Amino acid sequence: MATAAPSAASRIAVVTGASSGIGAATARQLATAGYRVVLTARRKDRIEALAEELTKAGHSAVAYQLDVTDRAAVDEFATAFKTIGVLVNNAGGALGADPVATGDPADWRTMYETNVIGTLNLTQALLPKLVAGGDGVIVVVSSTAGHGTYEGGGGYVAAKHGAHVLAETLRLEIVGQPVRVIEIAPGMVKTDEFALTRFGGDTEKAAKVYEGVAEPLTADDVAETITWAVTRPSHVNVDLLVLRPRAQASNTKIHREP
Ligand code: 8X3
Repeated sequence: MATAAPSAASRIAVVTGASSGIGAATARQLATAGYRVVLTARRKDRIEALAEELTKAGHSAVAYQLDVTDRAAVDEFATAFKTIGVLVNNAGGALGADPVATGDPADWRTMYETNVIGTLNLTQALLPKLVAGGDGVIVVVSSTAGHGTYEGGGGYVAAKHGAHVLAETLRLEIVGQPVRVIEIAPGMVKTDEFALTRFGGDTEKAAKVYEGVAEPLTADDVAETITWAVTRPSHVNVDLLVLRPRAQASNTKIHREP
């Protein structure tokens, strides 16, 4: 018989990149599931507003301004906790869609910093707290870009492959410790900011990404999946879950209505 799912009550869930999109939706859903949510992001006003909204709704949520690429700040943040239950490494994103031949090395570096080093920083700083809690979960929100490439994917695909490898390697290395490592790899998700950030605020280019796609995934679709994986019984590790909209058969095979 399966062990009962661990009680979320009073367990702390740290979510990075919680100011918008998948991160904000995940913070909402984990709070609703009973976790004490710690929202982190660079944009303080946004996470404070969300923490206030969740608190008013009767949930437990606090905001902590954090740049995941700033290791000293991450280490300082970690001192606030004796134990935590869940770490959702969601902060990241794409910059540009240039071919390898002409892509900006600065964009590549930034994407590696946020998607890989950011995840590494939080994971290293909080792993002892997850182990100390006796029943921890680390979620790496990677991407289908971590499992196959596409033209113009360049630096983003390289960075998300890095995030995937971090999750796979960590799972091997900490086996036997009471911490699960879960990778969630979403495909096309329509959020307010992902494509806009990628194209430097160019709304036309951003809109083209989703053009004709009947129903791209939403941030809530992904947040529900993360919350489902996290709330499985402690002995059930969802190693890797790839989710895409029905209209997207692969990174490059997308059905668009005329
Ligand atoms: C987002 C998926 O297709 O833009 O992580 O790389 S894609």
